[in-house]
Amino acid sequence: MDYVSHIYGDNGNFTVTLTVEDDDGGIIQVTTEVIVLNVAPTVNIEAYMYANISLRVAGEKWHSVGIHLYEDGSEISSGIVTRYPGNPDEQTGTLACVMIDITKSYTALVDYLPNDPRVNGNVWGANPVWIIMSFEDGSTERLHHTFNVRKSYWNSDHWNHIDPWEVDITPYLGLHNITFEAQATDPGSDDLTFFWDFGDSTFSGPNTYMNNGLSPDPYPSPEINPMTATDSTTHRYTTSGTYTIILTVTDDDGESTTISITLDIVVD
Ligand SMILES: [Ca+2]
Ligand SMILES: [Ca+2]
Ligand SMILES: [Ca+2]
Repeated sequence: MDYVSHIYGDNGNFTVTLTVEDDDGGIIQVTTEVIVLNVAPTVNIEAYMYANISLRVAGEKWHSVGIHLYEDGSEISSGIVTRYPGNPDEQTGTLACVMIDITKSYTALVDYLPNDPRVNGNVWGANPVWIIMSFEDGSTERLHHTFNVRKSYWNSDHWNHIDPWEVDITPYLGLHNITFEAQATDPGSDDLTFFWDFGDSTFSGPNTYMNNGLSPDPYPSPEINPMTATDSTTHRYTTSGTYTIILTVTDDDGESTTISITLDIVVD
């Protein structure tokens, strides 16, 4: 008995010939047909953006303001700003380079901590605060709220019951540049072509990634070279709506995989 194994570099119909020769010079040959089927690539999509989320605090000195950022209800980042004498622009606290997964929802909770009152004797007073979101495309969104501590709160020691400012920031994200990134993997030696339909009558592609980095894959491919390719593109929606993003990845042997994600672009 004898066993051998062989891995084909690509799909195709292959003839396998077995030659058996005995030590007296007798030879027999047996042939058989091997059919290797093409396999479609597997694909996943991410849709995201990066933003700097800053908290700017003006008004009454020595009061502190905290920001907590939630993604689908789970806190992912937080910071605190204390109002010192001087320009509020120079006292801004920033949650830098927050990765926003545009398929999720984001909430900011800003809590007010006028907890150092006796230094200047003024727990009461107002603190205007801003959430300033800066995006990779250079655009910004500003949200505003004013915390106001009245003397009566102080006298009754109730200042710490001032409601936090909770704001759904998701509606301020959707109309900025979104990065769509997809990774496709194919077990065969295949070139992979990406084509995006953003659901608003705009498209990206076809973008082809060659298996050998240079030239189209021959059929059948002589090498065994499983393929992974990443395609990244940016898109910006101009109006709110529900968009279905369809990505089709096709290999050079005609199999394709289509996946889609749905985005609710809500705008305040
Ligand atoms: Ca193939
Ligand atoms: Ca394939
Ligand atoms: Ca191929």
